[in-house]
Amino acid sequence: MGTFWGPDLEALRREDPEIAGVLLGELERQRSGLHLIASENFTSAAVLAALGSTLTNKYAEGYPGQRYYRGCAEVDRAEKLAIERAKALFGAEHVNVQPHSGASANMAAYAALVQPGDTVLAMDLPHGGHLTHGSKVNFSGKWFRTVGYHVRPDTELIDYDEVRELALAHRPALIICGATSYPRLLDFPVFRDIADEVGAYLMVDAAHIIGLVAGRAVPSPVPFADVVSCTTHKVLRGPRGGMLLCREPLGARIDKAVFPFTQGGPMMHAIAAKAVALREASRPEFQGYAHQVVRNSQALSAGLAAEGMRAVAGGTDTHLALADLRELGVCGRDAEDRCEQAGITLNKNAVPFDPEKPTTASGIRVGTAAVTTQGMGEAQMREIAGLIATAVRADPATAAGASALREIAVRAEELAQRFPAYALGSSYELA
Ligand code: DSN
Repeated sequence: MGTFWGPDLEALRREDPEIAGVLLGELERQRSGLHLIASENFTSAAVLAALGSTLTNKYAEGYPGQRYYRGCAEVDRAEKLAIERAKALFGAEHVNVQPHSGASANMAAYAALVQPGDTVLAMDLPHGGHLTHGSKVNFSGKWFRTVGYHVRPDTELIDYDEVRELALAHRPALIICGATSYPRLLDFPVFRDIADEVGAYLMVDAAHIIGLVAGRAVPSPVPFADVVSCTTHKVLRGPRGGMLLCREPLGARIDKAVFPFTQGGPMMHAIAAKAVALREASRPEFQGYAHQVVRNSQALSAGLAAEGMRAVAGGTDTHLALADLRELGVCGRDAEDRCEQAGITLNKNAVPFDPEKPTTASGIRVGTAAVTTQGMGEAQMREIAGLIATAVRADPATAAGASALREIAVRAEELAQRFPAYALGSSYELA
């Protein structure tokens, strides 16, 4: 990776040493540990440069060529580039790059496709869905009648027979496919058939996989979905943000649903950074990266399974894997705590049909987008699986456990520093 973009740090240090300290502390944290949160990655220096730019100063409500304010010539160029690059990369007929996040993109997609009170069929949260797919604590579960589908108990793969039965029984206006903790490929043609059978729109929430789609490492949902929603900061390696891709007849509805219905002024610095990331993702090297992400996640999942942490759904086809810890007698929450003490960041996660409550959980979720950006390969994944296994078994309440966790933290830092996340310029020395 390139040198971390530097000039403004000096200005920040002079003006606000406390926040400068936060930036440096976070940079140090990102450089010194192993980061396996499946939705995180390290952006390039170019993406960071676009984000930390004067484009944040510009109001540009509306769309290129049709803004509510003057002075938008430059930001129009940025937004047009982002749109054209996304269209070319994903073969999409229409793209909206303004959603502030994946949840905002999903809210706009609902607004474009359905009316409050309509029925929506989506994956149940404990089986891998997302809050915006019908959770009662989210707008989606409050304003829509949501029905959840599940994975099969025997294979832990989506039960497509159940999806069809529920669709026929409830006649949803919208079917959502896409997940936050489902490690296998989604069968987009089957979802399309079911949606057509009941006259529903099909939306694919591709937040997790869109970077793998860009890198041609998994099949694309674009030819099958009416709308694809996604984030730009996961495997895609762009800034934090969202994006919507759709078929042309829905383009105007999607645009109106984003602005003015659910959002105001777009974040032009983030849109410019999305354009940069989309350009980076269209290079052949990105395909090599995306395929390596998947090989790494398969190696990590197999390594964890060899240590007694069963691979949910029998393994993974994507950037993430779910491991069931019940055989080790350690819950996901304790595993997450112990790994954090050992310099490894990952998250607890419910496994399908989990008897534990979500705050305890029986599993962990790991993802390989960030470590692969650092240049790690399968050999390092096997090493990391060993570190996780030792950490999960180490009870910090005992002297031996606490000492084991300290030892792993040293090894995790050594490994991270062999593959630095960001090369540092001289101004980035910690004060
Ligand atoms: N929070 C994201 C994830 O970690 O999967 C999804 O919103």
